Amino acid sequence: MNKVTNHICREEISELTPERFVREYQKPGMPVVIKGLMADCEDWSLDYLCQELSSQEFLSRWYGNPRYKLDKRQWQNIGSGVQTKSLPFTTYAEMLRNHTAHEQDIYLAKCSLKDTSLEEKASRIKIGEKLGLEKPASDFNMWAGPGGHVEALHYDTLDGTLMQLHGAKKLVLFPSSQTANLYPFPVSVHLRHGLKLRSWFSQVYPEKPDMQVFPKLREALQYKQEVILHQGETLFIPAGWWHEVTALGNEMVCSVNRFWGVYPRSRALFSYSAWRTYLGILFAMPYMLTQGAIALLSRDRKQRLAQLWRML
Ligand SMILES: O=C(O)CCC(=O)C(=O)O
Repeated sequence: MNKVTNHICREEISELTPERFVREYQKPGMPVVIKGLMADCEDWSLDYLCQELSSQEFLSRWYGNPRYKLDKRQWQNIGSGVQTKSLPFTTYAEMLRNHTAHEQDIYLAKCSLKDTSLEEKASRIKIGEKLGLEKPASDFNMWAGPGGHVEALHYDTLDGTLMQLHGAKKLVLFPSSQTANLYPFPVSVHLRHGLKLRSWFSQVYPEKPDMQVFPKLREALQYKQEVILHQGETLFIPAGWWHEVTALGNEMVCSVNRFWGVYPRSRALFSYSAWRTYLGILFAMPYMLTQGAIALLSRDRKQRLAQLWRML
């Protein structure tokens, strides 16, 4: 395994060339916080988002607060598998202002900015060019919601950049070598739950560790890294790195991420985490196809198919 420092480095973009970023962070798959990338960028406050997005519709995830009081082994869904509702941005903004979004833990997760005025604003930051990231693997996605919201501990199979555009987030990270010690939901979970529950999420609360139930977590905690991502900072999250993301404060917090093809390819090819995800997706197929067939035969076919589609 590559060197894992016990803290995440911070680099000023004025001192970081694309060549050095690729050599020191992308190739070995090491996270880093980059400062100064968004020096000329607007503050993506709630008023600014309302002005730019007005009544454009976004899919909100209704996580519900009781989830975090439960033992995660009782979870029936997570990620895009939770209840979702398409809302005009202004309606969601009102839910943030009157705290309904806080009370019911309603979050705009991974909302594509394609065909919005903010797509052009995000691309103006030229993050790919400045860091030498050559292969975008997604649109720019907005992650916005109430302070206090937690995106549960999970990993992705692509490299990611998370740009903090309003407020701050706390990230708890673990390297991919700790996968077994973080008790991911077993891959077989997909046979029963399709993609509603996901094997790339962990069953542990890293900040409320239950050593009796999850004794190997003790080992993982030795590799735990924590970082506060302040407004204007960007975090590079290499594929396979576990991360739990908490929106800080009480106001709206907004970030934009983008996924990138993993370079070098060998880092993806020889990744245990990536292969267990692909196997999980394969295991989810019978459930998803059965649900698709049931949806086709039902009266509210369109709605049910759309719901399944959103889970992918
Ligand atoms: O910002 C968040 O809430 C989650 C972001 C995330 O999971 C990611 O960028 O991979």
